[in-house]
Amino acid sequence: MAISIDVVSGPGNSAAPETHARHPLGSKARVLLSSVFGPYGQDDEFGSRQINPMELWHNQVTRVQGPFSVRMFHRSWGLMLMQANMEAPCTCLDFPTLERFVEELKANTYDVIGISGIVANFGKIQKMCALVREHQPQATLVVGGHVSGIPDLGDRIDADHIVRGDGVRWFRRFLGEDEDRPMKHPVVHAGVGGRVMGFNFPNDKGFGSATLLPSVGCPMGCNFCCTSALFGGKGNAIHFFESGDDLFQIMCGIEKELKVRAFFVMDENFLLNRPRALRLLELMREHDKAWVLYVFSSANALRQYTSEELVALGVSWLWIGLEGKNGKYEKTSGVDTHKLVRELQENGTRVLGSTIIGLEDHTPENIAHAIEHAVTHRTDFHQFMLYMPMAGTPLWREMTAKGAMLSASDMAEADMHGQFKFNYRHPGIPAGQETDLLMRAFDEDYRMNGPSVLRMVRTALRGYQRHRRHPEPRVRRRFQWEVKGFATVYAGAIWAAKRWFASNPKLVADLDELLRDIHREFGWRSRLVTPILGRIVLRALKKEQRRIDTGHTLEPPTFYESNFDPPANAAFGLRRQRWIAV
Ligand code: B12
Ligand code: SF4
Repeated sequence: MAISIDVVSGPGNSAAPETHARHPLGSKARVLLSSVFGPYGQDDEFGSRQINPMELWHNQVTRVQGPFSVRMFHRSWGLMLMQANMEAPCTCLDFPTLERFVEELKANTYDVIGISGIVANFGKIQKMCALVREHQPQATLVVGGHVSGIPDLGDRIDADHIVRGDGVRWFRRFLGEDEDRPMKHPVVHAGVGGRVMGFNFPNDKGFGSATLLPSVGCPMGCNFCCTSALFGGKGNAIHFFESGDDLFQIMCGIEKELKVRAFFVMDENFLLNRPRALRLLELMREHDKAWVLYVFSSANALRQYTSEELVALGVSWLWIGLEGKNGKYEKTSGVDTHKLVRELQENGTRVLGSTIIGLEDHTPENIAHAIEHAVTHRTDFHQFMLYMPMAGTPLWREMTAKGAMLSASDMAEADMHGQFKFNYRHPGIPAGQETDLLMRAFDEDYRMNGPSVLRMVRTALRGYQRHRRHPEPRVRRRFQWEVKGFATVYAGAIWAAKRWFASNPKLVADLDELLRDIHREFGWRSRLVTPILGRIVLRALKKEQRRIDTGHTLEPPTFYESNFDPPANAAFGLRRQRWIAV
């Protein structure tokens, strides 16, 4: 069968249903979904790279912060969403090893097998497709996710369908199910296996946050943005949950199941949809919800809100693209980003700023200035990424037309992750220098601003000090929750950090001021326990550093879940996925 490439970018904007293939068994087809296999953070022949672990923070945010780096995994939410939203019996393997994937192919027969990956995972996808053909030649093989952007993917892997865009709609259509029926939302903690400063995150119910998936894509359509490009580009996005009412209902369900109050809102530009956000706020007020939201937002979307609205909505953590000085992007145009970050932090919102290294006008001569611009924002976290034309984006089309892209032999897909080198010829930065320039940015941010986990303490404390007498009890409760543990564990961590950074007087002075502020706020009990806990933390930091020095890396566990009740004797510990329906 010829390979089909299906573009699914939302209602009224996708391959016409009648041209779309259907599986003869419809909803009776047995489906297996899988992420690419691990290990991820170790160099191997299939494209794993030590500098590209399956971690958000340690991969591209806190990567140079040693034992202070935040370590955590995130499930493959796209797979979970597709699994929850098909009627066909579906099993999902998340983070299998290669051996575990083969075991699954040998143990169970499937009619449809779907594999998800990004461009950097190309080698693994290729291998998995070959294995499916070897062990289950009867299965229809589907590949989706960002890897689908590779223009000649169809010639380089053996699959039946490549899906560009939303897999929920694609599967529903392929299985002959109602594409427009209401969505179910998976119940899942945002982080798995968290660890920082040598301590694992507590396993208590209620700790951490839950993932919330309102939409995918972003209508801003910045030229380099893969997420926007995959779901329709400029002017488009796909909303799984259109209204504030639906979202509220989902959040109540998740809150009940996981006992959490914090939500990691995985939506590239959640605040852009102001009516949805404000309706959510209205319902939070009506039902007295002291929820906490961790969101992604562009600067221009933020400007639609007053500080008071953001505080009331519980926006306590925010990921924002700062991109670069004099950036040409509509989303930051006319915005004083330094002022914006300061205002957010004064209200207790922890900010993750994202800066691009290698914009068109960057050169080795002016990069120091660009880095200084980024670092002086004093954000709580800072992501630095290389400016890379990824397949499918307008930037990629532009660079391809200019003949600036490197050939496959000069740049393996496995290295196209934004933390190593350019996949094109940069007009101002000689090839090979970008790796050092990127590292310089991370190092400078860490040297000037210190460990992100402690920067967050400073911001949350500021928010608490400003809003602890807020007229809404709901908001006061939220801020009280935000400073839980500051008097003890966090004070101890700052005490330890002061000693850890003894050779950096500026940082020691900052940490000292923060510790004094905590002691003023929380009194003698905090003063008493700080050095005791501090010594324990210092010991843990040293131990963690030793682990890092021996080259220890972290890998996520394998998850194996079904959307049906597994039989009592189910092999490999199959568990039922949970979801909330609207
Ligand atoms: C969470 C996340 C991660 C998690 C990984 C979680 C996981 N289990 O894989 C972490 C933080 C670890 C991570 C790491 C990396 N990531 Co990442 N990540 C994301 C992020 C922020 C969200 C993904 C998500 O859950 N979206 C919500 C779900 C619902 O959407 P979805 O996954 O796209 O799935 C939908 C469709 O794509 C499609 N679909 C997906 N799979 C399949 C499969 C089939 C069969 C079908 C039919 C359809 C289909 O249907 C789904 C429902 O609509 C995206 C950006 C974004 N906003 O999407 C970047 C993103 C996917 N990551 C990216 C990159 C580059 C990386 C890294 C290389 C790090 C880096 N330097 O940035 C590493 C690679 C790690 C590795 N070793 O593989 C790029 C991919 C670029 C590209 N074109 O390939 C993205 C787009 C960010 C960006 N804009 O650059 N990432
Ligand atoms: S604002 Fe952010 S998410 Fe939206 S298109 Fe631009 S880079 Fe992508």
